[in-house]
Amino acid sequence: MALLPILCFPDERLHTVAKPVQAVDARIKQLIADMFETMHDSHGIGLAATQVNVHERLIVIDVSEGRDQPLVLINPEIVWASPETRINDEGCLSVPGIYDGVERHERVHVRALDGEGKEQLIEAEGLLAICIQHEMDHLMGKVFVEYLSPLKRNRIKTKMLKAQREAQR
Ligand code: K1U
Ligand code: ZN
Repeated sequence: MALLPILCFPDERLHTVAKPVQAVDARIKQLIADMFETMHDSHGIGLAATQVNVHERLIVIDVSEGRDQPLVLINPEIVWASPETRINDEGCLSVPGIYDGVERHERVHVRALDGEGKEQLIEAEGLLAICIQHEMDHLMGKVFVEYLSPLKRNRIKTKMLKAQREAQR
């Protein structure tokens, strides 16, 4: 297994729209294993392939306390979303250290393939529903800071660029 580098905002590659996974083959299974290792190493609860510069519709998630309930979503589609929404604080491994409120559907039903290529229907609420919506945005090239005001987003961009410059020194 391998740790993969995570793209950081405002990297333009985070705005790439992912293409469907064509086959759940050995390459995709290796990518899933590497993404779980990368997500756990970064103490995240989710990771989209976009964030590791692979532009295919693949997400890994584990919102469990014991970090022992892995979920793989390949070619996910939201088939139902509750009319009720709620604003929750979100973070992102591609925007380290930034947390802010984003409005999301409280519950969603998602159809996707699992890590073996088998179709699954996930009925999600709470943190899982939030995480799925956040990760599916990544696959569409959207980062959560795009929900914030232009003023906040620009401040975050400046802060990230400064941190990246300092890390290179
Ligand atoms: O996509 C990512 O960058 C992963 C992201 C997922 C996420 C967290 C919180 C709300 C929505 C989506 C993270 O894992 S950020 C890590 C983090 O700060 C966190 C960890 C556990 C619970 C809540 C946040
Ligand atoms: Zn994110």
